[in-house]
Amino acid sequence: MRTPDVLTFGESLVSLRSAGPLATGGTLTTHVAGAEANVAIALARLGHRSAWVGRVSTDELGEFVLRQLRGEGVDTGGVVRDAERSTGLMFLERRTADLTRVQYRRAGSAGSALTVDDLRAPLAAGARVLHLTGITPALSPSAREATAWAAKSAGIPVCLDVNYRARLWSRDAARAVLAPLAAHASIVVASDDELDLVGDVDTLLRQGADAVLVKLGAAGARAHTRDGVHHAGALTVTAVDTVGAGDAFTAGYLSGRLDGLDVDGCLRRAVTLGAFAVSTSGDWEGLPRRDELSMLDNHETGSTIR
Ligand code: KDG
Repeated sequence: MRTPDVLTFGESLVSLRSAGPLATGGTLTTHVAGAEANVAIALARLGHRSAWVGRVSTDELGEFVLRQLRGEGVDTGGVVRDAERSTGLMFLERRTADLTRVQYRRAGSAGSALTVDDLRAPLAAGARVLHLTGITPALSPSAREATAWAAKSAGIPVCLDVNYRARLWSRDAARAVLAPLAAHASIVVASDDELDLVGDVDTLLRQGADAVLVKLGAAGARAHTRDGVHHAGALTVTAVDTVGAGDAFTAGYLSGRLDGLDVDGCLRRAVTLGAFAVSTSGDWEGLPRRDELSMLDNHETGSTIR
């Protein structure tokens, strides 16, 4: 496979989704999840070359993860099969129409055992951008070391999505690790309630970031650059599932950047992918192919394309 446009690494999970309260049982559907895998899939759907690196088990669950990623066109050549550990699980419980609850079964998982050595060859092979998230360093000391090493030694632009996960670590613990990581990033992505974990916008720009992207949910997003602040409103859609929306947003921005769009164009693509993610079910299943990118422009709610 040729050098990827975007290389990313982290933990891919098997996500088990319930349509109702877990405590009352019922049917679970099986999906692949993981913030970095979501970004890799989103980019591949748009025709970019993306590669995902991480550890998965040698059993059927690891096989499922790899088949899904490969089926979506993601390069998995750097993946390590770990015979001693399980692929992490995540339960996504649709508790009410407005509230989804997450439970992880990922402590000691294959994905959490990621090491610096797992990343050496993929990084040496090169890419145009390295994408990482604040989830990976929360998984284990070795994953934390690998993330810090990759951010420092990448030699290519780094995109960091803060992706704070309260079920994995405290805000203070996250801040102590993520603020130094952000100092290596060209693109920093955060929700407005995550920004303080990596510092303030001015400091990030002074440290070398080209863009600090702040996700504002239904209010769209802002991009802070050295030239000023850019804003894009969210597309009007019906939200059915917000899980994965941030990953879609990040992938949209990266896609725009790979295509050479200006900041406004990148932001527009970011909110477009976010809109696809929230108005379809699944972390990534409803994301657009390139020929579908303008599908939500000027559409009316409930309309049919004939
Ligand atoms: O952004 C969606 C992710 O949260 C989900 O796919 C699982 O990566 C994940 C995590 O650690 O929460």
